[in-house]
Parts: sequence; C-alpha cells; structure tokens
Amino acid sequence: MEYKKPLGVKIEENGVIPGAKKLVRRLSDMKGYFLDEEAYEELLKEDPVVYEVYAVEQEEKDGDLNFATTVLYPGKVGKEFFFTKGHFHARADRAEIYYGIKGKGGMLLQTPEGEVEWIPMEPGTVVYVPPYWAHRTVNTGDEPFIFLAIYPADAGHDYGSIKEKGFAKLVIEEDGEVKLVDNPRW
Ligand code: S6P
Ligand code: ZN
Repeated sequence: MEYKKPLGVKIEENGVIPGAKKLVRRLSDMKGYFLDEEAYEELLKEDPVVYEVYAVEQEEKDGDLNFATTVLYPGKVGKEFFFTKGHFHARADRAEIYYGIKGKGGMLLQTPEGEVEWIPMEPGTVVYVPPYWAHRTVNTGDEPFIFLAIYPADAGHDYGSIKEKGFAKLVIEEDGEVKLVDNPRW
C-alpha cells in the first residue's frame, strides 16, 4: 500500500495558503451575474478582482478531501454586494463545510427547486452545506471576507443553472442596511 503524505499548512493573515493553486476572478469573468448591467459596465472600466481562491486539491477520488480559502473583496455592483459565482456540485449529493476566518458576509444556499436560505458568517462561523444545495458567498462588509471550504475531492463544480438565472434572492444594501430581496430575473 502506498500512502499519501499528510500535510499541515498555515493560512496566512491575508487568506493565502502557501503552495496552493491560485484562481483569480475579476469582474470581467462575471458578465451576466449582477442585476444592474449599467453599474456593471461602469465598474468594468476598473475591472476589479472580485475574489481569489487558493485551493489544495487531490485527485477526484471518492473519500478524499480538498480544501480552499476564498478571499472575497468588498464592493458592490449597483446595490448588490460582491459575491462568488455560486455552484451546485457536479456530484450534486456532495456536502461541504465552510469556516469563517475574517471579515463579514454570508452564504446564500438554494435547492434545485429554488428554496433559499441565508446564513450570516463572521470569523468562527461554521456552515454546513448539505447535499444538493447550491451555494454562493457574499461580502456584506468593508474588508476582505475570508473563509475556508472543505469539500469531497470528487465533488466538482456545476456553474450552469446559477450562471443562467442566479439565485432567487439578491443580497443588496439599501438605506445602509443589508437586505435580501427577490431576484426579478428568477
Ligand atoms: C468549492 C467551494 C469554494 C468555492 C469558492 C469560489 O466547492 O465551494 O472553494 O469554489 O468559494 O466560488 P465559486 O462559486 O466561484 O466556485
Ligand atoms: Zn462547493
């Protein structure tokens, strides 16, 4: 039997996992995701980084685990707070755990039928993402929102239906408050 080597790694203050694979999502990678298209086009002139992911991933095998930090920057497109694209798992029955490290935000979760849940997150919050729920994180604060995700190595990502319709709820700022409102495009 060949055993894999165990690994211990310290997450840096800024959310970086040394040696991890880095993925950068800029606003230009998220065309069609935000409701306010005018505000999107305007901000596109700067094309800010919306989030970075630092992932330590294994071969896609049953039983193994991946982990990744996400650094989700503060910002808004119109009234809508910056968010991650959001996805179902390609193997839809795979669950996931998130752990809040820094900053303030929350997770939108949604079933294929469109039932939505909002879970606020701060440092120390653990979120259990059950099988079959799509999940998207949202930064509702004014500093980077950093969290760790731990997920089955064979979970994969299915971005398709979220890319088309989004989530049934939008997370917006109105009158200085964080509000969940119906997504008119849903
Ligand atoms: C993977 C896990 C996270 C996200 C990351 C970016 O299952 O849920 O690591 O991949 O937060 O979000 P997204 O929706 O662009 O993959
Ligand atoms: Zn996931």
